[in-house]
Amino acid sequence: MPFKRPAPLEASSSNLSSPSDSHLEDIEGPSKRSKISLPTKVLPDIKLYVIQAKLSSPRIAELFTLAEKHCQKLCNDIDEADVVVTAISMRRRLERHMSWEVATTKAVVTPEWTLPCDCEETDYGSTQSPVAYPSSSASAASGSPRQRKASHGKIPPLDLSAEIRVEVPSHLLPPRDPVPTNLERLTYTSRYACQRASPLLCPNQELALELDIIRRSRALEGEERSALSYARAISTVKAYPHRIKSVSQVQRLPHLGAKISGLVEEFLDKGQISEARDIMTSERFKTLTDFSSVYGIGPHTARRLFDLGLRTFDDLEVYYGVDPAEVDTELMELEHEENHPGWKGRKAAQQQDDFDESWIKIALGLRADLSKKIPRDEVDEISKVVMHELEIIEPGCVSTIVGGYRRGKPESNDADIVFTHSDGPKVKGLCKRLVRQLHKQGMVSHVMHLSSFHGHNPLRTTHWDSLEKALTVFTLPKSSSLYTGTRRRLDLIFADPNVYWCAVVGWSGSIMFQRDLRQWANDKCGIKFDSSGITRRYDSKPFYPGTEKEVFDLLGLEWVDPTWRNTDV
Ligand code: OXD
Ligand code: MN
Ligand code: MN
Repeated sequence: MPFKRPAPLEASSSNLSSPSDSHLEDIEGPSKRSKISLPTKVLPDIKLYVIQAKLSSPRIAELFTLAEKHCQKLCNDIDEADVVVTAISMRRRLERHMSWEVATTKAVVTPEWTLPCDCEETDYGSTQSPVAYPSSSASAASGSPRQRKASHGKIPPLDLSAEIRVEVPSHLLPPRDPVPTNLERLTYTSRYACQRASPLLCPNQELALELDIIRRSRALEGEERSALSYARAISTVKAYPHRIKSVSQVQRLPHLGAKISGLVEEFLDKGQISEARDIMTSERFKTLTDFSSVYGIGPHTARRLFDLGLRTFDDLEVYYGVDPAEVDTELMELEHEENHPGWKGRKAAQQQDDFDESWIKIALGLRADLSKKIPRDEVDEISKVVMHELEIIEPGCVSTIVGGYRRGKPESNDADIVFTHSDGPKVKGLCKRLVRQLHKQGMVSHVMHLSSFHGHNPLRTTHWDSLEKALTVFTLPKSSSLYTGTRRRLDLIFADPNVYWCAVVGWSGSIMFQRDLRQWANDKCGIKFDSSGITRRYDSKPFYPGTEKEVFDLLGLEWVDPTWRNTDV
């Protein structure tokens, strides 16, 4: 539809004629603008092209006026432009106006970029120029246009991986300067793991690992209380900042009772714990460990399978009738809503071993891939790719990679990402939409579970209505430089913005840290805390922390950086 160029804001720009509705092709050529006076000391030789789509008439007029005032050339051929001004934030839309190949040779900026032009003194190289494609997640492989321009210091680099620029309130972004952990105010003598500083690797790591063998054995045998005692002892060891030389050093620390102190003593004497060594050589432990590593097989099922005489993965494949060809063609399951009988929350389902057996079959087929650890750069890449797709369907979301990655683990079992949007209602249903989008793009092949917001139900023991989750199997696209075809487990968690930071804290782990956070909140504050929110117990009043640190402040706790939350081995 033809579009009349809006009336210029200033008489001086009246020499510009009417452009077409979305391109400058119909504007009279640059010769007509030769009298525009330009601050050449600011932007020498810059040719500007304005894509008019998505811009209002007054905005276009304003841009033209500014361009007249400041730019050497407004060009009518996008191919000739150095700078392309556009309000379009999605790659696909941008590609209606220029090929992506061409875009990668230019600086593509938002209209706001032109505003500093109004100040004659401004040096473009030093302004915080709004860019259509933020540079923070620039894809090196793609050869971005702004990267090229940036080399002569005038124009910010273009990023090809993030495509949307939507204002996100700063409180939903990570703090500019990370909050330092005041280690002196954390104490390894506290009963609560959330008051201790627990590094990824501690000075007594070998001892913690030896105790963890016994813990795992207890858990596999269904001895939950005993397993918890070991987990608590391990978390105490993890936070002890000195090398243990004598048991008297640690005997009085919380959770190290007589039994475990005896094991510590044995370890200090012999460099190992005989019970742990015996466990390691037992066929039962090895088999139960293998079986329970399959997604969907919990300790109870593992024991049942062992009692049936099964010992190897081959045995399992025969038992479950796994056909690798079938796994590849398995349709994803999107209707696994919260009322699915197998879904009682991931933890509960795993404890009760009531996963749908069809998932065990799928997981077995994918075992070779899913058992491989994911390096950090691949977790980053997964997150970038997922954000890219999310921005296509819902611009302006923010996310945090959580789980072991956030605690600094060099390799993770899966990728866990928490998302939100500053406009709360937009979050509802978004998890499912994203899963569909990722499926459409061939990235998500399987969905183990998909849960959506629940209506309010006062009898629920958790704040279920504020989170949506999808537990999926994901493969990076072939276009990614890290593509190997390996399938990965990917957990997507969508939180209402009011509880975003609760979700980030909750999903950052580690397990004992979270457990003690909840315990502390309950014991000391009369507050119920979990990843889906914070409420005061006596009147159910909800609290909405605006930052991650505020979660700690609300609970009266010292801030602990995620890298100090490694309370498990
Ligand atoms: C992991 C974790 O390894 O979250 O995936 O700890
Ligand atoms: Mn994880
Ligand atoms: Mn996970």
